[in-house]
Amino acid sequence: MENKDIIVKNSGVIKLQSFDDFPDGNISIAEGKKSVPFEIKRVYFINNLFNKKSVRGKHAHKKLEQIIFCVNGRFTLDFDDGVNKQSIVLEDAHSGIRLGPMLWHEMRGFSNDCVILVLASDYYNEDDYIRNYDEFLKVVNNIK
Ligand code: T46
Repeated sequence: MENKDIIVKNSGVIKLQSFDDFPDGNISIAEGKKSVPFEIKRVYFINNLFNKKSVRGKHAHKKLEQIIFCVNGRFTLDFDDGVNKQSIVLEDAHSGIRLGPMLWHEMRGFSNDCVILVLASDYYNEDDYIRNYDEFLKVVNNIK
């Protein structure tokens, strides 16, 4: 996955430095304000994604910056800036996708072994979420 593959706004590919110690494992490093272009205030992970029909996300953030990684297995990320929409399969543990402000995003198609890791620029704040798609379109169109 390369930066040129991303057509939605406020996004991009973040590649972490990674060392392959095969057969003894890999190590990948994320550093705030270095490979990750913001100070990391929160880290969360999502696992036990056994429901094949599960769709997570379904929101946009007003201000939050995040980088989303699939550190094990795979899933499909659908994201949408209000004009452009695209879908990407995440399966490369050290390549993350920037989820900048005002990007509607959904995660689906999880493999049983999928583990999602997210680095976020701020603490959890429900007021930063837009969880209604029509409201998202209204806000994004007022910004333009
Ligand atoms: C995002 C995508 C990629 C907290 O209390 N603190 C937290 O830091 C987070 C992330 C969640 N929660 C609570 C809020 C809900 O009651 O955990 C519950 C599940 O959260 P949500 O339904 O928002 O989970 P996802 O997977 O739909 O979205 C999450 C993040 O919330 C969101 O910011 O961009 O992952």
